[in-house]
Amino acid sequence: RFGPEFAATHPLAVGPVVSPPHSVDGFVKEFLRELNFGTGVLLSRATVNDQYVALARTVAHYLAARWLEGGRTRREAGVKVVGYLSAEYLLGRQLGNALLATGLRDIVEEGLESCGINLSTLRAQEVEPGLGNGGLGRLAACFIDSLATLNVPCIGYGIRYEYGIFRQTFVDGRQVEQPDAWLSLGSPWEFPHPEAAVQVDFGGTTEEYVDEDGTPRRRWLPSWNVLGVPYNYMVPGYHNGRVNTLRLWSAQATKAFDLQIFNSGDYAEAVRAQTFAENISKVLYPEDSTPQGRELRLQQQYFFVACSLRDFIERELPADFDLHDLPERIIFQLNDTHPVIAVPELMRLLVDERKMDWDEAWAVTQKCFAYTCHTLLPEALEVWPTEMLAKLLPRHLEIIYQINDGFLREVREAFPGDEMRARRMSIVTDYPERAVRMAYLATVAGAKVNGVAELHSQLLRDKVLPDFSEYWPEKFTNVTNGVTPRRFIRLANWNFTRLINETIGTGWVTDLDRLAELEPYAEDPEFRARFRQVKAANKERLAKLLVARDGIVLPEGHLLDVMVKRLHEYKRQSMKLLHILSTYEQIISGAIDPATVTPRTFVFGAKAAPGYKMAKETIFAINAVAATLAADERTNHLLTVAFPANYNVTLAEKLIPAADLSEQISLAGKEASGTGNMKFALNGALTIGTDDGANVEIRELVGDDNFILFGMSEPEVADLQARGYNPAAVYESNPLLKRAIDLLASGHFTEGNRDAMNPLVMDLLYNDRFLALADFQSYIEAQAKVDELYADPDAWSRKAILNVARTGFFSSDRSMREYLDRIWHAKAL
Ligand code: CR6
Repeated sequence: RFGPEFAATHPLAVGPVVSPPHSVDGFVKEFLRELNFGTGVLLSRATVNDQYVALARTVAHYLAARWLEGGRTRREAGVKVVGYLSAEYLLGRQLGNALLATGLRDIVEEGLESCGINLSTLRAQEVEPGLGNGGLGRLAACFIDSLATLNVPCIGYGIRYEYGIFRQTFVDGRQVEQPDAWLSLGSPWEFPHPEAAVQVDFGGTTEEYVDEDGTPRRRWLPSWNVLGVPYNYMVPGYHNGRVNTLRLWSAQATKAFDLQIFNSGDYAEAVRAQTFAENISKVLYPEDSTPQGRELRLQQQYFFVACSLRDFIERELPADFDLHDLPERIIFQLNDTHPVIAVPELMRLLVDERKMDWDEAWAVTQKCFAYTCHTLLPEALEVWPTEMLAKLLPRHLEIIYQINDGFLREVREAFPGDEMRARRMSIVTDYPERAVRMAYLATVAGAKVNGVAELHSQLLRDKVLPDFSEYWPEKFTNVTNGVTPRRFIRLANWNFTRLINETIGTGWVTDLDRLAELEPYAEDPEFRARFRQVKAANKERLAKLLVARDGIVLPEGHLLDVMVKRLHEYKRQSMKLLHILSTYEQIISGAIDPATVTPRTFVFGAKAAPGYKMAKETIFAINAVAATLAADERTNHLLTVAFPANYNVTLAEKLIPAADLSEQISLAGKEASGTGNMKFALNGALTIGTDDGANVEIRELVGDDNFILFGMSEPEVADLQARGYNPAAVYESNPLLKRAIDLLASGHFTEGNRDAMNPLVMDLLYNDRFLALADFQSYIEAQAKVDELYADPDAWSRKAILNVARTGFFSSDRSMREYLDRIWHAKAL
């Protein structure tokens, strides 16, 4: 129907799709058309939100032209696609990135100006989609940005949560969570496709039956279902014309309500089924690293992978495609264990629905998946009780058992008589309850398993999955995380971008190793002075924002010391607090001369999982210290603590470029990688950090002289824990530490109320699971070194510039190239 004849008479309808013109005039026409006919308002009556929505839709038109063409050429070429399966995408605001990708910024600014509209006012109107918790979700967003920029076909699959990560507020210094209604003012960046909804089944039973060929088979008889409605988002590459797709699924009831019950007057009951179904994509679980094993979470996981697999197989491949060749067309990357239920789902599709032979289906499945592990915390490795699986996904449980049987048969053959090993490696465990270890399932099914930094991958092999790495050494690999230079340098740090561009040109934006060309300029006093001007300007910009956003006043001329990341005991925000307390205590007790203190502002940004008690106590303590220090005339010109609420990507983009010092102080062996650490180094902050996660690689690259290392190494930690660790003894033996903790416990920060700090103080003294007291001395010595270095601005900026010049490695473009070469074996178009 859309053949050559049609094309001859309807060229516009067939394409290629034409973008609106890249001119001020063309843009203004398109914008006003969108405002009038898309939003349905006149410019004279348009609110800021109307204007923002119309602008976003207009910019989306420019991208859509490329997007539609790119999708067509990709399907026609029949190339291999990366299917990134992730329960989280922490995207950040879209407008700035879309303007950057299209090169429309100046045109839009001028065009809006001519309509009497200020671009930055509209930018501020955008609510970021917070569909992730922290590093893992942000990493997914960086990766899809890089794949688009590398011109690699990728579909990101995930969940369109109606409410993303909660909005954090403080009430009397304590965290109070508010729902994140990010969709409430409209969502101009998405393209919903209700007509392409996919059915997802749950519950019920399984049965044996005999098919037409007389073969006995098993099948699933589900008891309820929901619809998954796809919402497409565009993922633009940087100046290369490629636009990939992020497809997020929203759950909808198959039956909106029961009219009979409704008519009988029981309205709540009439919509009960709908509410139940739609709860599946209602809200993001707010736990970072330590998932809650609740049934709704398993529903979310199965929901989005079932939609995604079906979507790819039925809509992206030709109807007659032979699924034996599936590995030539897709590699599904499992972003942590959250999407691992996709493994038995693919087996079910192939074996039950497509009647493929089990062994053939397993061979296909093992080539279609690869698994990234993002943790070392045992409590973060997801485990699903078989009871829950039996109730929700009975056929999948059977398939998992069958996979496990086959796998253990292999293990017993390879290690005859070693029954303990077979038990250790079993995907299904019996203790403390019968449950499926999702990380094991992913390892058995995945073609490759990777950690996210060198140290992490090594510990993953040696400590988390040792039997598996012994059995399949070649399956294990490392890909160190990275971050996108587009968002985190080019967009977030325009002042620095301008300086870099003037010095080495613009090529670094897509080839971050070229930052190395800055290295000689570290020795140039004029460049260093300009670098300091950039920092000062960024601090000023931050100060303006914090006053308006939070009523926080940043003092001028302070060293800006920043610790932003989720609140977690292993990350040790409380150790940072002890350093502040110790400095403060030494000043007020007269132990040190205030004139010798380097004025510092300590910035925290951190959300605590709503159910994480100790994390919330730490937030309370930081806020209490911040308030007391602000009011203390003896010290407030020297020490300030700023804790803006609701740290998110938007705030990160302002904070990171302003920082002098980056705090990366997790207990060695606990932080899988960290990615904030990379963003700070690339924006010219020095790191004070432990030998943990990607800090190790940052230090190796920038050199010991340009990194402030402290604390125990991972083997030393393991050793201390084996010997037995007694935090109270450390407290007793270190007078500085003792005075800091005593001050915290004294009621000084809580109007005399000693009980208020008790939970935190008691935990530090008698538990201290992450050895904050053990590393305290080393930490404050390292901080003294920071003060000393900062006293020489020229020497400090030299080190900061070397940090930038030597960390180009941490571009997510490089991470993506490594995945492409070693894991995905997919290519650019
Ligand atoms: N919490 C790691 O803890 C890592 C990111 C991305 C984390 C963090 O060190 O940088 O993943 N892990 O790889 C999980 O979420 C399980 C994180 O963000």
